[in-house]
Amino acid sequence: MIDLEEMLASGKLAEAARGCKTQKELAGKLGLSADAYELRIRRIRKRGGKFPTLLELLGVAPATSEPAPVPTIDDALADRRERAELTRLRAQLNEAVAEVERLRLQHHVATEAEQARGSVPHIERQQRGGLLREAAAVAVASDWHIEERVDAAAVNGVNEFNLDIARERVTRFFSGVVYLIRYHEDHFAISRLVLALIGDLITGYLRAENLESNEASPSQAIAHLHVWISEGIQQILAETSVDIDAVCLSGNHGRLTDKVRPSTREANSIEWLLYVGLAREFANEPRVRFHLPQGQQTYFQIYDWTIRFLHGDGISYGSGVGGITIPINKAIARWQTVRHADLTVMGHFHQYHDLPNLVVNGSLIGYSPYSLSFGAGYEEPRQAFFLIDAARGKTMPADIWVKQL
Ligand SMILES: [Mn+2]
Repeated sequence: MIDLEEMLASGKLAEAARGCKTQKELAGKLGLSADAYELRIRRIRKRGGKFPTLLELLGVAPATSEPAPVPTIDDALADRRERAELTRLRAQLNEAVAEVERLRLQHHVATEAEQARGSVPHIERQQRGGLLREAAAVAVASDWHIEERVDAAAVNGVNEFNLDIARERVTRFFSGVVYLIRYHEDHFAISRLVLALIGDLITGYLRAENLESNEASPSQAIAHLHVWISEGIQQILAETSVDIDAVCLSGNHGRLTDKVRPSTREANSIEWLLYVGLAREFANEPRVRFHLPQGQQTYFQIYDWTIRFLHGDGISYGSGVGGITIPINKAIARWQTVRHADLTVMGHFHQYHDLPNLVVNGSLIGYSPYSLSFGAGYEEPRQAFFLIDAARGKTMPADIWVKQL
């Protein structure tokens, strides 16, 4: 009588199973019928014993394994703690990566700003104490439009302008700068002048009508200006003791293109040519430095104050209530997010304004059909002058009246 359990324990059953494809075949090898084999296995299993199937005997399927241990509450708690820890670490890692990204960006911006700051012209304070307080003078030259003709009849007789009158007014401008520097020298030690040449010194051929009405071509106008400004700078050097920093910017009228092209504004401005010529002329004069235009705005540090110079044509004037200061202040708020300045100095609008953080220049051409076109009130032709007090900032705003009474 075959003892299946004994055969299983001794390994003989597994040996017999080798090569068998069915349980019946195995039963046959053992000299049993399929039913007899099945009956014996059931008996063994009924007693609680284990007995492998044919596949298990052949090793294809694993012998019935121990059931997976049921996780204890401690296991579950540990598991949960582990997962929480993972989640926390992942969040920390994400935070750290974001932080690195932010710092890299900050570093990049700071480096760029620092590089830009390196190129900003700077007037340093030279003396402390003493009877006179140190100050730098700023004279703003813009919107001269020297070759444009204004017929008195076109502006109800309040103004008249032509090349001869332009010459007179430019002379009065430079004499006015000398006068105001000397005037303030009783109370301030003034050794520096910032001469802000901020555009629209010529009218050019911006509008078709300029072809007929201008008294000189743009090239001729530039040639006149070169002589006039050069003589004016010589006069300041001769009649005062200041060193001059000329901050140069192009206006919208000096352009050679149909429309302003922001990225090539200077390259396409004939005023740029004027500034380059003047810079060359004074290259060997140690008292004069020219700061040629780099873009639409030039930042200049005077003592502790940063001044933003620009022509101003980028600002759209909606002829709204409140005049030009509302759109200008909106624009200043935008520029402040890019780079801070304590004072903004611009021209373009032919209307003199002096505010704590803003100086808008008047014009040399005076009241013209252009002023009429955007509803400007009448104002005498004038240019802006002020001091930067080394201890207190902008002070002593003054008009340089350029029209012969
Ligand atoms: Mn302009």
